[in-house]
Amino acid sequence: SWETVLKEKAEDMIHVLQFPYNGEAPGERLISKELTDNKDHFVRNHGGIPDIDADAFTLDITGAVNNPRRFTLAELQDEKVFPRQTNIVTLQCSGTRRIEQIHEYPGDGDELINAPWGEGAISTARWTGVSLKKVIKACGGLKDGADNIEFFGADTYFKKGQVYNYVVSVPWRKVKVNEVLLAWEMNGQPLPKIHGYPLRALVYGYIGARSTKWLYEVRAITRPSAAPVQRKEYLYYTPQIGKQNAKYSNGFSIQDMPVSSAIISPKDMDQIIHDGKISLAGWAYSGGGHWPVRVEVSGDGGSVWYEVPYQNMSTKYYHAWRTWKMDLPVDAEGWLEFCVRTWDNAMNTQPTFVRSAWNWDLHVTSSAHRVKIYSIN
Ligand code: MTE
Ligand code: MO
Repeated sequence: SWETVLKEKAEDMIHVLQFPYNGEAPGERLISKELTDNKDHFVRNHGGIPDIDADAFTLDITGAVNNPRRFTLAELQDEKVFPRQTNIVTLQCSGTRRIEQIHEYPGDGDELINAPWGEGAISTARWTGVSLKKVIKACGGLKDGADNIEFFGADTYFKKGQVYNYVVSVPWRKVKVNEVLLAWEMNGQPLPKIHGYPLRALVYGYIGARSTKWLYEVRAITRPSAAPVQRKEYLYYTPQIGKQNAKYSNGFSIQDMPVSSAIISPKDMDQIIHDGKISLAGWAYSGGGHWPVRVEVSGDGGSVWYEVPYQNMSTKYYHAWRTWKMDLPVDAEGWLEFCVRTWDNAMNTQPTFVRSAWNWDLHVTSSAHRVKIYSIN
């Protein structure tokens, strides 16, 4: 509810949607630290914010495991049974930078839940919990044929007149490499209510949508979840698909996030008085187990690129973004288009233009990020 937003989030949060609550922190503060303060971490909700009593809380492990079991929070937190795992992980919503796609062509805009995000639906925290793999092992492991894990969130939301729980799934191979955490701590604090208190899933390098908050059940299944969030949302369509011909079957389900980046300062339409150099700053990220190795910026819309000095990039963590800054040499006066692109360790880089990867559901805006500035030298 709104009181939780006011209590747990920064006062100057940009409220992208009020209900369901979606918010991002002002960009300059977001990139001022490698680790985002809890109050500045973006929030993406599909419905309400459940009120869960941690003492009465239980997590059920069900479905195709050999010994289905119920755990209390204290049992999951018992270090004699389960080793704790802490990782610095970036969570990114596939809606990040959606506003650029909306400006290119409006897409599935009648869906209120497609929030018009800027560059801030991405944040980084130090998360602590237990690897889901260990919990499933404690349940005797998977039965033959089980290869997906379904998550149930306690919140409810409405879509097209129906009420749903938040349910999604991830493939077992992601769990097997200890990249799915059942987390109860965020930057050394108990999870804030708005981020899934008392327990959430955290799926490293995947689209944020799989990181189920207010988790109360984990079920081993033999194919991806049939629930609407898994089957009908987070689909990537080709540019020929629109309102008349969009069918869930002609989109593919997004899991790994691609390499992407953003210029946070200067801001679009800034006028800058300078003496031959303009300071740029932003973030760079790659999902799917990759990380940014080089950031490049351009002062002329992408003809000539300059490398951001490596020492101007923040620490490399395998599952996190890197913030960066750069003094770009600029002689020209007048309107200029600045842009940024990142290369990851697998030599992937970003599409050139928003229209290079526009899609009806307006997901994953990962093209080179552009801002227009007015230069006075
Ligand atoms: N889990 C539940 N139960 N309900 C939700 O609406 N939203 C998902 C995911 N987990 C969601 C959820 C989406 S789309 C994203 S991007 C992340 O949570 C955002 O996590 P955050 O709000 O902690 O930043
Ligand atoms: Mo999301």
